[in-house]
Amino acid sequence: MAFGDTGSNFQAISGTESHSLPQLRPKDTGDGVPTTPPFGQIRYDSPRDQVVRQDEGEEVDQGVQDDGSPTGVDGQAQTGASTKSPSYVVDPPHLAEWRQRLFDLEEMVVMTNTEFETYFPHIDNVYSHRSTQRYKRKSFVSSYWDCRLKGRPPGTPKSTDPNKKKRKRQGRGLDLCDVKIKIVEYGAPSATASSTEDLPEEVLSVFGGDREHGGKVWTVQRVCGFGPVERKGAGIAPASHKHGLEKSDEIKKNSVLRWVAAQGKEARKAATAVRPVGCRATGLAAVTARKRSREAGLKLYASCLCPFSQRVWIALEAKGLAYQYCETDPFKTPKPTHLLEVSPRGTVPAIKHGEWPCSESGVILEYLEEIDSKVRLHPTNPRLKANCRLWIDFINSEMVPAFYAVLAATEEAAQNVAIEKLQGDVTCLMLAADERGPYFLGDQMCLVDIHLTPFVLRMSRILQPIRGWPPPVPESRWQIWVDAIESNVHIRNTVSAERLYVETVDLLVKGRDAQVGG
Ligand SMILES: N[C@@H](CCC(=O)N[C@@H](CS)C(=O)NCC(=O)O)C(=O)O
Repeated sequence: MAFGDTGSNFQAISGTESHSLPQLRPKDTGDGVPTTPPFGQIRYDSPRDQVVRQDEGEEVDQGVQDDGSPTGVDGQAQTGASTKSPSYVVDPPHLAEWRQRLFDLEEMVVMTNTEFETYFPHIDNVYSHRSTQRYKRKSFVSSYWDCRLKGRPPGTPKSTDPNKKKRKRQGRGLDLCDVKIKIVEYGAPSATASSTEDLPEEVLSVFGGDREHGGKVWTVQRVCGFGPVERKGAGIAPASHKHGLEKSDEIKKNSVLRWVAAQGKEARKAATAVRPVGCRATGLAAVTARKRSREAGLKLYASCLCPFSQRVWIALEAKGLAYQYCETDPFKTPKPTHLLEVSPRGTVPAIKHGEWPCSESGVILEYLEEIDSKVRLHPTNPRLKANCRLWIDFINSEMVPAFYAVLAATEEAAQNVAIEKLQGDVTCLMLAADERGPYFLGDQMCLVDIHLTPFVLRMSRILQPIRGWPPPVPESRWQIWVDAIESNVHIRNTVSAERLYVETVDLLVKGRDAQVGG
């Protein structure tokens, strides 16, 4: 099935009117700066030990790296605000431009706190921290940094600390690059600072009314020398880099890339961990499975790992029908006889209603809709219903294979292609959805939502950590939809604890081979 960019092969879901296009991109102020971070901010806590010394009214950071430059215990570059956990935005817009700007520093760059926290961790590999100065009666903190390609100052001793992580040191010549920078963090006025202290005009204009509310502004500039007194007026222009940004990137990864790599490693470790035999639901799904374990006329044969099983499970919960949940392992050899009796291909989900067996998630969902009209999951309007079926077909024929393609892609280039395809499909679906949502048809969950939900749940739990699938853009229509799914009580009742999904990813891949057209 071919889809145009606007998804216009399909009528709008109301069947009568078209919908305006939902935003999948972050808002842009027009000056290249996002007003909201683009992909959900990732926060993590890192211990930032600081050794502080009183020095003539100033406090100076004293952590020293084995190449002579100071660092926190985790190797993170330190700024004046180094005791605070940073927010990492993995893929902010205009990243390349911002990185180049903070590399070249042709002129002083004034940044809001959000901008600094967003972009500096993407460029901190270029610089290595040298010292920080805090002033008792001023509300700003200055830190001084060398270009990492400066080389090591003569006589820098190797660390003798036996607990210090030994890293491969690459010999570099001295004084390769003379760039030194100064970063100033202007905070809200402190109790001791005068509110009109000598702030540069550019800084005051960025603060605007914010300063009173605790906002921060940062300036980043190249300087000639270090220390409280710069060699102002010495007639020496601050040096520019003697190498390109690529060279710096070759030498060291920035904090965000290192963090992403560490996350991927963790997730891969979890994915290859030995899987407990006979998987059982965990978390809320386990509670529901226990609650529904009593004998009933309607039986659901399902696997807690299987996205197709989860579709039927969600529908049964949403409809409030009496049913018996029977955890069934479809990968067992030989396949359980009771499974083959209800599902000729031996796949889950399958149901038995009285003595009548049925398999295939899509078919079962339609059947449940026919036998229960109390909680409707299909609209009654025949055209709207047909439209929903078209989108269900789109999910099964385009999105589900695209999901598995991302899962199967181990090489970065293949991952990018597969992610782009799936993102395109998401956009297509969102363009067809009710404009306000939160669900596909509006405020009620329907079968279109149910068909995709298990895969949406696995995007954040599996694809995001192991394949770099991006989280939704905050406030986008997609984010609204994902939030509704994650907080729906009937859906939540079928969801196991997060680690179960990534730990059993090999079974999910195996399951792909069995699913034909969803
Ligand atoms: N088209 C089927 C797909 C079901 C499916 O692929 N189930 C997998 C588990 S996720 C399975 O039972 N696989 C058994 C096997 O590979 O033998 C549906 O929608 O129900």
